[in-house]
Amino acid sequence: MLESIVDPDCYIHRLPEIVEHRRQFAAHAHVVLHRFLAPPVLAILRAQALPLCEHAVRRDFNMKSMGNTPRHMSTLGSQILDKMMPSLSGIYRDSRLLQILSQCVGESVQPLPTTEIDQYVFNYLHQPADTHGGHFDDYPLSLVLLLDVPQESDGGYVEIVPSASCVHDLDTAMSRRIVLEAGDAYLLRSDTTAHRVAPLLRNRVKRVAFNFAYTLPSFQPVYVSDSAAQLYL
Ligand SMILES: O=C(O)CCC(=O)C(=O)O
Ligand SMILES: [Fe+2]
Repeated sequence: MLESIVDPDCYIHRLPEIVEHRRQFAAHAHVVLHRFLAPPVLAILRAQALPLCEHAVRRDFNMKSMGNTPRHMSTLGSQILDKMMPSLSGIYRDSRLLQILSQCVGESVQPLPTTEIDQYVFNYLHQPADTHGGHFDDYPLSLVLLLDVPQESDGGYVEIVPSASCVHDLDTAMSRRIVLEAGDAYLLRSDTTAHRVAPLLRNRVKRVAFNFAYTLPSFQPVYVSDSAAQLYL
């Protein structure tokens, strides 16, 4: 059973990289962890994701509480993932992973209570025009692990606006694109950064990702939306 996704030989443990990641995160509200998933770990996660893709629940609606932005995607929340992939809870809580994230943020990163349905979620985009529209998360940090990613020209890239005033800031020149590859991860300050996954543009392309949500000792929720329940229950 896979117990950890942290590769002990990963560049991420080296001091200059830690310093650079922390600088990136502080300056840009996100840091991309290129090739965070070592090839054997990526292969295991992909194999374990196959049944998840089959069972993921189709969601097609506009999220009222997030400016009516579209959701066209298939998802699974923590409750079902606990049954289908029992190793995930330990992977999410792995102390080595929490240590890396804490080093990036400069604060002690903590898992959410086990009662939260969006501790870890599975997001699967697989039809033309599938998109995870603009939103803010209820928790301050989001670590997204990419198992499959389309080429940039096929859509499915991430767009963000740090310290945004509303989700529609994503439709302005402030929006920044994050282009990723399978095996990459990114850590996002996700409560104050408007973010979305751009629509898929072609048949037979897919984007498969886990999102791990975390919190910080200093975090005080300002506004808890109904969006997790709509997407993951
Ligand atoms: O899949 C992504 O890159 C982002 C996922 C996300 O924003 C979320 O699950 O809240
Ligand atoms: Fe999000």
